[in-house]
Amino acid sequence: MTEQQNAGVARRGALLIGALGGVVVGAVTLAVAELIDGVLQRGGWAGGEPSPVLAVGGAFVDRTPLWLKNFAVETFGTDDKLALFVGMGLVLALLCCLIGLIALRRLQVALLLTVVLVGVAAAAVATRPGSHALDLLPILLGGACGLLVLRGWFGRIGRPASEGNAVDRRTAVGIGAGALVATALLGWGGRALGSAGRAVDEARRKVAIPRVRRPVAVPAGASVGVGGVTPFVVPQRDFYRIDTALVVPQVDPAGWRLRVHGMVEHEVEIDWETLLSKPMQEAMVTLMCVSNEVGGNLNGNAIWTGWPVRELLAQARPKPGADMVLSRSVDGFTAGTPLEALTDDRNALLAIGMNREPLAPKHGFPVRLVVPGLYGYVSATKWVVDLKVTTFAQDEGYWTPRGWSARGPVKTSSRIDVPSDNDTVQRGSGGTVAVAGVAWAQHRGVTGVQVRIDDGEWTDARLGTDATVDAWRQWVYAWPASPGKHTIAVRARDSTGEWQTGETAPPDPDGSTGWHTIGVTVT
Ligand SMILES: Nc1nc2c(c(=O)[nH]1)N[C@H]1C(S)=C(S)[C@@H](COP(=O)(O)O)O[C@H]1N2
Ligand SMILES: [Mo]
Repeated sequence: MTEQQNAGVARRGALLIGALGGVVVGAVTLAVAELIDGVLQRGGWAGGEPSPVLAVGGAFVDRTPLWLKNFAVETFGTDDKLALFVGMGLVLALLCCLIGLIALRRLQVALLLTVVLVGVAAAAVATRPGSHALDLLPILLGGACGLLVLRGWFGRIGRPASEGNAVDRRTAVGIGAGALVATALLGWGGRALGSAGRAVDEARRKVAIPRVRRPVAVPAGASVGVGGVTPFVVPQRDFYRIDTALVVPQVDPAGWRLRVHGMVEHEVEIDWETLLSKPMQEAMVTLMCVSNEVGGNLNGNAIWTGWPVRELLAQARPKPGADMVLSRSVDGFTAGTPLEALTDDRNALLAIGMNREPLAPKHGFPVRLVVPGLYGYVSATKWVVDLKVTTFAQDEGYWTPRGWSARGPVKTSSRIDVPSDNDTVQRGSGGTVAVAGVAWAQHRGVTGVQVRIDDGEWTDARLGTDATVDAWRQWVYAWPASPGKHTIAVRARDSTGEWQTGETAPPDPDGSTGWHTIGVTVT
């Protein structure tokens, strides 16, 4: 070989290493992103579409001009999605090679280009329907790993041998190939993790929540119109989530069955289609967690659509002596609910809809129980698949042997949402400060809220319009505030006429008590 030929071979080798490095960078970025996406999907923490591949693909599809869409469908038929991904893969591979080649000479430029590409993918993720901040985690962490690899590769491996501190070519190709195999496995693992969630998501999208004959309405004035107060009806996405499930159970409605057995004349089993064929009702119910501390926000109000449990129980015909229904979820959680609360005239529902959408997977898709007036741990079983009619003497729910009371009626309570504790607030027009929040006494109804400043008298707050005894009420107090430090306390009264107790108690065993009290500085 002449010296020129030798140089040519060396150059081609360097280019190969450069391109390979670029591809490894891309692979690492995507694999890390897919893995984290899989974890988010399984955990039910994903809002929109955190997978950068699917997000970019989706964003592309949404923006495809009709002629191109038609062309794609005509050319590739039902394989049009496959074609899209193959196309995306090719474009991405080319971009990666290009970045690698650039990195051989100008590492800074290559790093910058990578940041731009990650930014584009992040923008696609952020603009997918339903996306929230957490969805950006996969692409951002993936991108960070990609940048590290880019610097590492071209800081050492990609250097011409003459510069020293370089890894020889054979080793470089070996490392590259190994990295590609490892990232392929990693990415595949992430996909597999998330795919169970996606199949159920697909089924969930097809569910139409039926209209009901008597829809519930949010009465005018239910909201007191103060910014910062918890919304009267809380969107599913913002709704608190409490359960024992490490990964959100993925229940396909097609395979869902609910069995009623135990102390019944007739065992009954219904499937999803049967449930959907039943006359559905709506109910506005504020769900409440027993673990809520005074001033905590483990509660939320929603409009639930479902079939009254009492209708199903009527088919099964409970035997005399039964006083409890032990509901069980697909993952083994159980709640023991007084039979009476499920059969009396309160609308305890086998709920399929939350705010007129299918339940989110984390809120129990496809079916959960919602029982007005009881804490969630003794009533609100998500992913419910089994109802055993039994007795409190014979059976106990999940939390009872763990130190929580067998029965859990909701205690009357209230919370200050604005101002926040330790806030410094300015007086508005008229020299007042709006103090506002929510109060609840599910199934009895809130009939009054009072506020106390420092050691003063209890003063009536203005209540938002009452929607139902099963829902919370907003309240507001226009406080004629004087400058300085103050404490504000709140208490609620229910329809029995009793004021909420000021005696403090921790959440266990049957719900916290005490007045929510905050400190503020008025300027
Ligand atoms: N399957 C199942 N359902 C469950 C639980 C659970 O751990 N597993 N927790 C209950 C508790 S303690 C509460 S407070 C409510 C919370 O419902 P949410 O997550 O939809 O707000 O669900 C109830 N249903
Ligand atoms: Mo709870």
